[in-house]
Amino acid sequence: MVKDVSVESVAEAYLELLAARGIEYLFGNGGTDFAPIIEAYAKRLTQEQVLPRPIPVPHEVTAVSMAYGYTMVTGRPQAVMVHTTPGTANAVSGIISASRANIPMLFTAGRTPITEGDAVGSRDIGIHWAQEVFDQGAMVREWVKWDYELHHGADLEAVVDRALAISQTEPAGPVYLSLPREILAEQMESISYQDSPRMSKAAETTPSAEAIGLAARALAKAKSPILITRTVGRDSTAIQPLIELAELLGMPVFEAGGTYVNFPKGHPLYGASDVAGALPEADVVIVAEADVPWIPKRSNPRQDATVIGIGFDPLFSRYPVRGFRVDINLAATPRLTFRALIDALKEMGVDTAAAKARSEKWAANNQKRTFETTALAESTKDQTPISKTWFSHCLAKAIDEDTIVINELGIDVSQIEFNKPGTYYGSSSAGSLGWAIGASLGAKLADPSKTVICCVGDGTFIFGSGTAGHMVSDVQNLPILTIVWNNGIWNAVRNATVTTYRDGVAVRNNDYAMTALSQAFQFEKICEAGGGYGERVEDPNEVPAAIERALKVVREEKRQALLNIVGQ
Ligand SMILES: Cc1ncc(C[n+]2csc(CCOP(=O)(O)OP(=O)(O)O)c2C)c(N)n1
Repeated sequence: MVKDVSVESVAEAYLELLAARGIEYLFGNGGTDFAPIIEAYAKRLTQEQVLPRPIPVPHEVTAVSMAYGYTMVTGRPQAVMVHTTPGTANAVSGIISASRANIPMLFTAGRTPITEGDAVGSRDIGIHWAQEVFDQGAMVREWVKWDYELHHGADLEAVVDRALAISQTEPAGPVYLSLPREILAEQMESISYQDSPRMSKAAETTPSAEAIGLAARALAKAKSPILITRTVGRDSTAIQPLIELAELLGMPVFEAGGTYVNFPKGHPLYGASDVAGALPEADVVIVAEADVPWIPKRSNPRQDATVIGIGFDPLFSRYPVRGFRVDINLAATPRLTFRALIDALKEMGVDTAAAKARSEKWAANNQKRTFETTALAESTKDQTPISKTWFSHCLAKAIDEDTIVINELGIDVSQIEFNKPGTYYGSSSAGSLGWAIGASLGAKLADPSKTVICCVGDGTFIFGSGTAGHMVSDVQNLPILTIVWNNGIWNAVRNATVTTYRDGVAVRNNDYAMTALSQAFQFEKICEAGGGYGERVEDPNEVPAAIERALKVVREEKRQALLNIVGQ
């Protein structure tokens, strides 16, 4: 059915269309290019047309990360708009993360006015000459699936529908649309559009029966199959078939830097994160949505092992260099691939006694590891500065299944047994720091009934613009708990120096230039500046009570809170 809506400008028609296409939020960080959008919003609000809801976010990385966080919880893509070239430049760090994490997003920017004449919206201040570039999309083209500039209001529907369909087609990712000010400001009397999008994302796919048969035969014969994943839990409906496949084969599931709940950690077949020990034994290795399944410098699969790739793109085609073997490439929807493998294996029959024996062996391993993990935490409980292991152990005791933990260098995840899908999210494999604060606010916006805990390193807190985050939390009424792991250093940078130059001068002199932060810094005051509760914690014995106090503020007073944990 065609809808015909009267409007005054292309900007207004654009907002109308975004709302019609299910975009709930426009996360914005504006500039002079926003004038037509702001005017259109003002008009829409007088008409009580509230969507897409405008959320002002005063840093671009935080804005992009909020959209990311909202989508990672709901699966629904959102829109972001930043200011021409400087805004795009600031946002790119967040887009790098979203791109490698396959998060669909309509990432947009104004474009400096193109014309010097008298048109509405044309150039009228100095930056309109200096901010202009030959190719604005080039700034972000490496990281988006598609980019385009809106040339005319008549194209709006085709452009928006195409952008959203491409963005959501797997492997999903952000797309970029630039919006020149004169075009947005152009007069338009009405917009006619189909009430459903004129194109849709690609349908889900299953590998061919031959390819499934080949992989299933290898698995049925395997004496020691293992599976490695990083992000298969991005589709939470893939987890159940993965559990069934693992149980059918007695196959452990390892995580290589897991960024979702990919497999319940309490399951006896959970293999944790160190695959190096199991790899040399394995005769079939499934790599399911894991970009870096092992570190070749450390360990590799056997020469005679079969490596099966499961995922939307097991070759990770957007990575320039990636030499990991893929003997059987099952490029398709992982959930459907797991189901097809289960069906094929059941039909050809598996050695259930061998599978049971393997399950028992891995369950015993798992029990031993769980015991050691707890013992390690207990052994560090009196350490000052506070041990990350101990802190994370305490945090594990304080959270429930209605809590979402979001981590970017803030906690030791091995200490927390995440079982329920959607209770844990880690940062993108791209490692472009500054994601967690915005992602946590986006997650809270997506599901206000959840307690959201944002765990960040002190360096990461600064990259993510803690100031912007606490302000948005306050203004938008999104109370989250932020844990700042205050070790006073960029430890990752220090560690890289130690690993690269074990016998070097930096190690010998304990002198690591350009890695120091300040452990005296009062991060809690930034949260207080946003009306929140802040506490500095130095005593390891105070940790459980401090976590309880902060959670009480977030859950009962519905105020944001920050714990500045002075740790090592
Ligand atoms: C935007 C960006 N800049 C720089 C880096 C390089 N880098 C990786 S880890 C790290 C230190 C992060 O510090 P912190 O959050 O305190 O964690 P820690 O290393 O102490 O565990 C830096 C600077 C990066 N990944 N992303």
